[in-house]
Amino acid sequence: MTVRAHGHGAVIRELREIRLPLVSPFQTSFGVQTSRRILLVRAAVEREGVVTEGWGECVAGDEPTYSSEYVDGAALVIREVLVPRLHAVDDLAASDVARVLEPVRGHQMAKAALEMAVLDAELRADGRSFAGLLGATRTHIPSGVSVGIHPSIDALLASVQGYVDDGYVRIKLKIEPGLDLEPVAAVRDLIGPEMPFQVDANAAYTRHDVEHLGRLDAFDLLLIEQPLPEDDLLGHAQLAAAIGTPVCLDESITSETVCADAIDLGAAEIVNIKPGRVGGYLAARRIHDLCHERGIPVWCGGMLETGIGRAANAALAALPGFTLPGDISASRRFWARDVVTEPIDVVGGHVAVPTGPGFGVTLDMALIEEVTATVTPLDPAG
Ligand code: NPQ
Ligand code: MG
Repeated sequence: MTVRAHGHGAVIRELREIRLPLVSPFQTSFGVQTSRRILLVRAAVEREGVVTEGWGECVAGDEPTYSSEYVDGAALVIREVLVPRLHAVDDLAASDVARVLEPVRGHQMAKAALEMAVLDAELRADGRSFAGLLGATRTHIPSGVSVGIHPSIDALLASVQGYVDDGYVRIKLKIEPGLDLEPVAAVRDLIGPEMPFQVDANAAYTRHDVEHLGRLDAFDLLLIEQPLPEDDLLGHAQLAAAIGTPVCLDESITSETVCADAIDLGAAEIVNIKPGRVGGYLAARRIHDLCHERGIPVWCGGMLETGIGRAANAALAALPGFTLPGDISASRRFWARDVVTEPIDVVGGHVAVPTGPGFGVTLDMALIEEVTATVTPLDPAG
C-alpha cells in the first residue's frame, strides 16, 4: 500500500460507519432519534516519506428526513462515485475537492466529509490549526443548546432548567404544529425575559400558517428557523414580511447562490450555516463572508456531530460574522462517550476553539473500534 503514486496529494483511505447511542431521545418535527449512525472518512497525505492521517465526519442522518441525504446513500456515493473521482486527480489538495466533485449533483454532506478529512490531514502535516486556516478571530465562542420536542410541558421545563444550569447562553426549542405556542410560552416564562430564546420548525409549517406563526411575536424570540419547506423561498419572504420574529433559514440554504438569492428575496433575515449542508467548510466560509458583507447575522448549526465535527464547527463559529450563539453544545449533551480524547466542554457558557494541528482533536481509536459497524478500505491501489 503506497500513497506515493499521488505525489504529495491526499488519498482517501477508509470509510467507516460507527453507531453511537444518544444520552436521551432527540425529537424533531421529522422524527425521534435515540442513537445515531455516523460515517467517518480517513484520509492521508505523505510529506517526505512521512504519512499523516486526517478524519472527516459525514452529518447525514439515518433517514432522508432532515434533507434528502442519508447514511446509506452517502456511503454509496462516497465509495462508488466521489472517491474514484478524487483518486483520479494527481496531487489532490483540500482546496481542490469541491471543484473536482462539482460535476456530481447534490450530495453536499458526502462531499463535505471528504473535504474535511483531506483538510485535517493537510493541516496536521503542516502543523497548522483549522482555526488559523479559516481566519478565526476568537478563542472562545458562546454556546447554545437545541432542545427537542418533549412528551409533556413538565418534562420540557425540567430539561430546559438543566441546560440553563449547565450554563448555556441560548435556548433553541424544536416546534411543530400543535406543539408551539404553549411550550414556547412555558419556556419563556421559566427562563425569563432576558435569556436569548429561538425556535426551529424543521419545515413543519405551510404558507397557510402565517397568521398562527405571527402569534409567536409575543415571546420576543431571537428568530424562527426554517418554518416552511426547503424549496419555499418565496413563502419565507412573505412570512418574514408579515411577522415580527426574524426568519432564519437552515434547510433551504444549500449553496452560496441560494443564500444570496434568499437574502435578496427577503427570505433570510438570519442564516444558520452548516458546513455539511453546503458541501464543506470552505463553502461555509464563503457563505459567512457573503452574509457578513450584506449585514446578515449568521450562526453555526449542529447535526449531532461527534467531537470531530464539533471541533471543526467551533473553529468556523470563531469567524467574525458569527454574531449569534450557535448549536455547538457540550459533547455530553448528546453522547455518554465521544470518539475524541478531548470532548467539547461548556465552561461559563462558552466553548474553547481548538488550537492544535488540524481540527485539534485526537481520536480514541479503541472506542472507535468498539462502536464500528463497518469499515471499507478505499486506497487507490485497491
Ligand atoms: C437542525 N439540529 O438545526 C438540526 C436538526 C437535526 C441540533 O437541532 C440525526 C442527524 C439527527 C441530523 C436531528 C439540531 C438529527 C439531525 C436533528 C439534524 O435543524
Ligand atoms: Mg434547523
